[in-house]
Amino acid sequence: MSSRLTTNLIELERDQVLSEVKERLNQGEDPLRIFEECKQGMELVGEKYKNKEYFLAELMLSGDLFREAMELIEPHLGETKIEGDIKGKILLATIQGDIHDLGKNILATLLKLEGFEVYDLGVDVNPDIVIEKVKEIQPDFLGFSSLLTITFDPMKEVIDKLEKAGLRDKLKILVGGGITTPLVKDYIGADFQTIDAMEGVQFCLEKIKSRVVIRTRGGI
Ligand code: B12
Repeated sequence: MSSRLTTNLIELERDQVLSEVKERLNQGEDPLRIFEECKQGMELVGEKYKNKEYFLAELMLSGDLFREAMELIEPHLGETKIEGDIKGKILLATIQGDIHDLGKNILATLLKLEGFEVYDLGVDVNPDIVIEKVKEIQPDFLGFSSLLTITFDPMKEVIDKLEKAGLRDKLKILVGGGITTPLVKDYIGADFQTIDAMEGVQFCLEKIKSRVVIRTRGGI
């Protein structure tokens, strides 16, 4: 069953959504739980859009409302995290043809809070720009956020080109976003797939940790 917050988000009840978020944050509730309820609302808005109960206008309004809710939630996320040294570099992008960025922005925030250096190329990014930036920044991770099926081929194109340029093995590639599945990961040639930003952060932390252990054992 949906929570009141989820239902109000689906109904696009802006005032109720924002006042409940503020109230629950003030009461000290876990910001990630509040975020999950908002995210569930967005998934259900997507269902309504698919079923033609909602149109583009509702999709846009829900996006704006989610963003406003996240603006309230984000400052509280930091309180639950530990500050530390830079753990690694990650390059993020939503590839050409796709302008969805709400999930990518959340991932970027969570990664920064964990001490990663985040380079966010934004949305609708040309595949060649991603390759140029990989060469320039030399990140440990490349993360694609994907909400449209039309992005699968351009993401695959980037990974194929990285392979040809001999750059693929130097980085771990993640793909996430509501429409992605393990099959998408295999199709494009990524290393990891999720529809949960926290799992993505966890993956990066584990990979960085195992790299540090290998270096230590190797005496580097
Ligand atoms: C909001 C929304 C919009 C907003 C986007 C606003 C914005 N600034 O992002 C607007 C109105 C602009 C929009 C436009 C369109 N949309 Co839209 N949209 C949505 C909706 C309702 C919610 C998406 C969202 O933000 N969810 C909340 C976030 C937090 O979830 P998330 O992105 O999945 O992210 C989480 C995880 O997946 C993860 N994550 C995300 N990225 C990454 C990356 C990595 C590396 C990792 C580790 C994790 C990770 O972290 C997040 C937190 O856990 C979805 C429905 C859905 N079920 O997803 C449709 C949906 C994605 N849209 C859809 C469509 C069709 C469109 C349009 C084509 C509609 C049109 N006719 O114009 C356009 C496309 C425009 C374009 N060229 O991109 C379809 C896509 C169908 C498909 N199979 O391709 C969906 C699925 C709706 C549907 N059911 O039909 N949309």
